[in-house]
Amino acid sequence: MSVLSEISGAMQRGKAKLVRELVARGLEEGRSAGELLEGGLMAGMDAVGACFQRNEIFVPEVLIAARAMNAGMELLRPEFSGRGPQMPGRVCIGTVKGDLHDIGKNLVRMMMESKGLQVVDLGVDVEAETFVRAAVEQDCGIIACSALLTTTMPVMGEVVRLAREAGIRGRVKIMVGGAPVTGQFCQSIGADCYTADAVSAAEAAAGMLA
Ligand code: B1M
Repeated sequence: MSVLSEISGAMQRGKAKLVRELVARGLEEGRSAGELLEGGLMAGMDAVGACFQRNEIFVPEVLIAARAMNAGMELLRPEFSGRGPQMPGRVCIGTVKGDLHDIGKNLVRMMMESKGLQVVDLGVDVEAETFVRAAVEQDCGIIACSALLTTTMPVMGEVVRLAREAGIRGRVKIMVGGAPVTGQFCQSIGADCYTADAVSAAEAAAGMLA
């Protein structure tokens, strides 16, 4: 069995320590961080998501698998970080209020850092006001909001509204993303940019800050 299938399997079983060991082994074997992420960790999470959808597993199992995925991603983070030249400008990123899904947000942060962007990570369950305050206090050129639940997407509209009220819309771009978010939704709330995945989010952010 390849190390990629082993990572995916260990992740689905929520074995964080084993996932870390396997990711480290993959790197030692000369596999690229992208390959370990896509073929191992993300493949594992796709399988978990499918089982969750079919009610074959429940929230606790998904949570344990998510912790294992984040553990593996942490090990890959230095592999992605600081490859590009350091870019001017900062991004503040977070998962919006009411939403605890952080894997996609963490991936976006990692890909942005790999482009040399400075990222302020506000975490999960982030109030709209907190995004705007962070952008002002930490002088961020971009606010990046992630949402995985249809019920939490409206918080992104709140971020746009509060940013306008704070008078920072001229200098702060607002990016939105996450599985239920679409380009049409982005337009409807007056945000600046929607991307479907972490790599294109990082490319778009670098383009906007250049
Ligand atoms: Co939740 N969950 N979950 N969950 N969960 C989903 C999202 C769901 C689709 C599952 C399902 O029913 N099929 C469903 C949402 C349905 C909906 O709203 N339409 C759902 C639900 C219902 C729930 C609960 C309500 C379940 C419950 O309690 N009954 C609950 C809500 C908790 C809360 O947030 N308040 C809940 C809880 C959880 C866990 C805590 C157990 C866990 C999260 C743990 C964690 O993140 N640390 C979890 C997980 C893991 C999932 C699934 C299985 C996987 C999500 C994930 O990490 N995907 C998910 C089902 C699925 O997606 N198939 C599901 C991998 C990740 C890499 O993808 O985050 O989409 P994603 O990120 C992508 C892109 O979207 C994009 O880049 C990434 C790829 O490159 N992207 C951006 C993300 N953010 C971006 C920002 C950008 C640009 C791109 O710019 C700023």
